[in-house]
Amino acid sequence: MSERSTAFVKVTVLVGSKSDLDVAEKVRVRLAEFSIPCEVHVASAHRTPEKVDRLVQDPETDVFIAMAGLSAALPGAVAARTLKPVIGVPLHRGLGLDSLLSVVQMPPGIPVAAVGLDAAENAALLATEILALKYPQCTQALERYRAKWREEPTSAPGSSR
Ligand code: RP5
Repeated sequence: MSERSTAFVKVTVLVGSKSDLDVAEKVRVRLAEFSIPCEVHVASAHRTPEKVDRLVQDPETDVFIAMAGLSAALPGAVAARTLKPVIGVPLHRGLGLDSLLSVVQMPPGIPVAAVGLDAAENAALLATEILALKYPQCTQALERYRAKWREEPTSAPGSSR
């Protein structure tokens, strides 16, 4: 397995609106605790599709996390433009069910790995699990996290969504 430092890894988080940045920040903090670099960008599938196009072309990104509320087209729009893994986080901004179904119900051929509503913690953990296939440091970070979580689920780092 590669011994490359996680400094070479990058997770890029796209959010549909500035109003979504609070959830993205939880992802960034969790990844920072694992020493995984993370960039966060506001880019809407509807309002700024050209920006989405540009960000998705970033050759340094290993995993994308895309989050949006309401009709939540962003995770699917990102997935349609890349062969890299895309984790979709539906945000509870309207009914909840609206964004959840938009992210989960992707048509065959363009998968999005959907987590639960506002589930920043699971999105960060899933991204780390994907990276762990290549970077042993990520496996070690996950092992430490899981051991702590087993001991004390309610006080594990980032045990909230
Ligand atoms: C979605 O619409 C965004 O992801 C956000 O969650 C929601 C509301 O956006 P704003 O009106 O706050 O920009 O596209």
